[in-house]
Amino acid sequence: MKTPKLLLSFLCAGLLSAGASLSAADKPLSVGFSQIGAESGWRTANTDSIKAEAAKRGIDLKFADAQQKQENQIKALRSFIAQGVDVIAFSPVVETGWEPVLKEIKSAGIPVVLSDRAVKVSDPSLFVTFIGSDFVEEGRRAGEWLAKKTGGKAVIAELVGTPGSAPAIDRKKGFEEVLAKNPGMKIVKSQSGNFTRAEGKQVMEAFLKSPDAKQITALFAHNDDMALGAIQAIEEAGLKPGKDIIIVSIDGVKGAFEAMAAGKLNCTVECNPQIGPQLFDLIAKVAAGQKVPARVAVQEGVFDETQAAAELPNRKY
Ligand code: GYE
Repeated sequence: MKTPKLLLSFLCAGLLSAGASLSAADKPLSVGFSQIGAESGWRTANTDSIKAEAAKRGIDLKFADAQQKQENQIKALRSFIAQGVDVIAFSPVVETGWEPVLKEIKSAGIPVVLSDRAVKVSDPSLFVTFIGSDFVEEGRRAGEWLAKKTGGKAVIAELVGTPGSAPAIDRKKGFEEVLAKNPGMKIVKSQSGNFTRAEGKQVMEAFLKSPDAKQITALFAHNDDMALGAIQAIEEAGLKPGKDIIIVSIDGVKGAFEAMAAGKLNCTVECNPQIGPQLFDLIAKVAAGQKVPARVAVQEGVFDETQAAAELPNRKY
């Protein structure tokens, strides 16, 4: 018996659509991720979290390390467009200068997810969502801790993060909000150590060599790596870090907990780098065309030296 024509076309359509959905489901999601670099313990932990989560989910991850240079990030983003990835995610080294490349990505129809750091753009449709910490709040927490510890009296040296980066701008802002309420606290030195241990050490050495170095009673470092570098500089200058100079920094990496347990660092404000799971939840939703919030926060706390020994075994980064 002849198969009726209509039934045949139904069968074919069924087979075709089954085939199409099979191959779509088989093809792993491809994601281009442009990372800033490997400047700090925080960044290394962040990269590990992103790579591990992508591997766990079977994502085809194209990962590029920009060695802290915006031009390298822009090149990587363009190569992701050329490769036709499904979603582009990146952690922008600085806040400005992204509009042209973001427009190119938008014209290519690829959604963008910002990870860790924000950008300043006039058109909010240039990215879908941003997952990251509240850096202003972290700066406030560091300032509030220091105000409490010193009774609101401190002559402060500040090691600033990468110039123009969201965490450097926002952490300074939050910290200075607290200073504005505490007239006995003032910043007398402030310079960038680019979020690295080596530059944190160099800049602290220069601070300590200046004629008015003796008045410094506290150090605010925008990240732990710079604080750890500064601790070395302080020791080499014959002073006791954590005692002669009270030190507060941000991130909460293992090295900071070790330094606190040794009495050389006084406080670290947590900034959680393990955003891989939350990031890929977002990416999966964005790829599936689902609605996501424009801003997703990462959870974190504040730890001081009295908690260091108990918390140390729990630290994964
Ligand atoms: O605090 C610092 C890193 O953007 C939150 O970048 C991140 C910062 C982090 O180099 O250690």
